[in-house]
Amino acid sequence: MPDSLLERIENPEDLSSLSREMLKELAEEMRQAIIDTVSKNGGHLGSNLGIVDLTVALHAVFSSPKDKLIFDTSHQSYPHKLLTGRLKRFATIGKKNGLAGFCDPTESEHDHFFAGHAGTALSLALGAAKARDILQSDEYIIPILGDASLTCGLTLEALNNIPKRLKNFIIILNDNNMSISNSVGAITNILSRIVNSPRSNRFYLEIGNLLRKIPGCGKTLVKQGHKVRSSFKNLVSSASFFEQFGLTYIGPLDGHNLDKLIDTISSAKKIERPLLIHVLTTKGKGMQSATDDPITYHGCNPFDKTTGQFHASSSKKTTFPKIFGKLLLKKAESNPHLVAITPAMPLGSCLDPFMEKYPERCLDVGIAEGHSVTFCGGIASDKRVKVICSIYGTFLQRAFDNVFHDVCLQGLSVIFAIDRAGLASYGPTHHAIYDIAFLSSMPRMIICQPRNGKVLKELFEIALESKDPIAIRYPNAATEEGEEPLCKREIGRGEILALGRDVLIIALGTMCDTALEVKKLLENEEIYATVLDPVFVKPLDTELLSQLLLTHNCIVTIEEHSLIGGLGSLINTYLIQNSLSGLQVFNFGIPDSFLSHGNRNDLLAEIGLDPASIASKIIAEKEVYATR
Ligand SMILES: Cc1ncc(C[n+]2csc(CCOP(=O)(O)OP(=O)(O)O)c2C)c(N)n1
Repeated sequence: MPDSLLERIENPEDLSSLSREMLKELAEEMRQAIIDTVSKNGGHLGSNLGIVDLTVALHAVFSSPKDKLIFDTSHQSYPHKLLTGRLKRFATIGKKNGLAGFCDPTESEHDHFFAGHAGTALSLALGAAKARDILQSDEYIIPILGDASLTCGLTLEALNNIPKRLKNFIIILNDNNMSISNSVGAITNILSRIVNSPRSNRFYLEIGNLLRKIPGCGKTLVKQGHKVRSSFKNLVSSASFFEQFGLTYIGPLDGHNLDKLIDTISSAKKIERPLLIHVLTTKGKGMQSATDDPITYHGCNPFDKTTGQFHASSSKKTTFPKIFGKLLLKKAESNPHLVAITPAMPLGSCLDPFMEKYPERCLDVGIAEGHSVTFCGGIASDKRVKVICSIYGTFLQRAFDNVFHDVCLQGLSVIFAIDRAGLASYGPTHHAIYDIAFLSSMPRMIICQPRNGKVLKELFEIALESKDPIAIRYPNAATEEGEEPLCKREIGRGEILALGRDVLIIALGTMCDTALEVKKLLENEEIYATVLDPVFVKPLDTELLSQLLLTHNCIVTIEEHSLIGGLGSLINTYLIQNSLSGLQVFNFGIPDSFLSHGNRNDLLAEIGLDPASIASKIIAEKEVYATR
């Protein structure tokens, strides 16, 4: 007999064998399992602790996987994983070859979609419901949205498209009043506004009447409704807001009262209209430090689970985002016309000091990447103001057309500070490895990448002067601040880091360090490499490149970006266009497949993007280029 209740749950059906009291005990065990694992592996903590009771209730009421629970973003799917047969592998979450930190349909039939980017659940759920109705099936579709996903344009577009007669469609709004940082904007205000108008009472009664009509369950709901009358009144603005979209609003429910959650959701199942159940949860519930500081414990590094204290960082070096954040603040202090915009990532991108000091000039627009870029375009239309769009590379993908239509085409000099460029431990949803491919296709766009903190500062100086849009991409990696004074850089100028003669290695950003290591390994075989940091991917330093091509007949490109459309492919195009045939070319980068999650160095080794693998390939082909 298993020791714990959690061990008894091999699939959600097993919940039916537990009493209500046992379900509550189970929820506590789940919290402990989450704290235990995240304290060792790192990962998303606060949202997962907050959604435990709600997840237990949903799995107790619905029949997954037939009924489809569709998590938005899915960083809060750990409790769902615990109840859907993944307990034994739970300790591996986030690790290479272990469970993913997000929903992953290859991992379980209970995960219906990959997710990692916010704002997709409602559209996906509406699509799944459409397919269901075409097939005349009757399962429930249950999109689970965080309050911050209502700041996504995509969610609002889906909300605008909910068919009035849609059945077996229940939106769960898990409202903890937080994004990663504080939730922002008018919708957040709607969710939390206190309204004391006669309309609010009328609305409450309407809901009461509606529930009373439900056979066998209406009375319970109405009784509960009375108890929450006052808080309901306070939240009625949100109720009427959702009503306008054709949804029947139920709530707000205490997201930690399991009995009420189960009773209400079970009853709500019988309402034959699209519903929204508004559930109030506390981020970090069950761990004091996580409730006290939900921002820090949203996604976190390993910590001591008894004290909540984080382990000291092994690296004393600063990071690219930290250097950028500091620099931005410094520039903002001397330039009152400098503005920065972030779509919901002020902390990760280290904008918090700027935001604190100049809240009017450093703005979080919510999870609204497209808007953030177009908004920057609008700001940059007045040339007296300099605007920085600080955005994670993976999320910039959501704003492709905004960059094209609202910035490049308009000839506006927005600076894109592309954070988290390269591989991400979270996996395929978060690898930022396509931005060179799509940005380089846009006329006017300048793209560069610093190999260290000093070059980052130098590039930022250039960016401030640029009349064209410019993207500076950098990873969340440790780096050196670098000694001042700064070098004056020129747009489109590369830099030779080491001179050799046989092989020309062109490496981007932190891959320059890899290239220098490759160079050493090649020397053991008496192969002498030149290392070129192009600094700019667009425009390329074709002058320097053509000079070096006179003396090297083996070209190697190394980048932490998709091989398709990356630096290597731009160099290859240059070689072909200039009829430079007869060269041996090696392109090292990210292959055309979805790379999973795990530690960056492990991922790099897996795809042969580590110094030893690169050097061995170049050495193996030595005979070919040596005889050319
Ligand atoms: C498109 C996109 N932008 C930004 C993020 C980063 N991000 C991950 S979780 C999160 C906050 C989500 O808030 P909410 O949906 O309310 O859930 P909570 O974490 O509060 O439970 C953000 C901004 C993302 N995953 N996707």
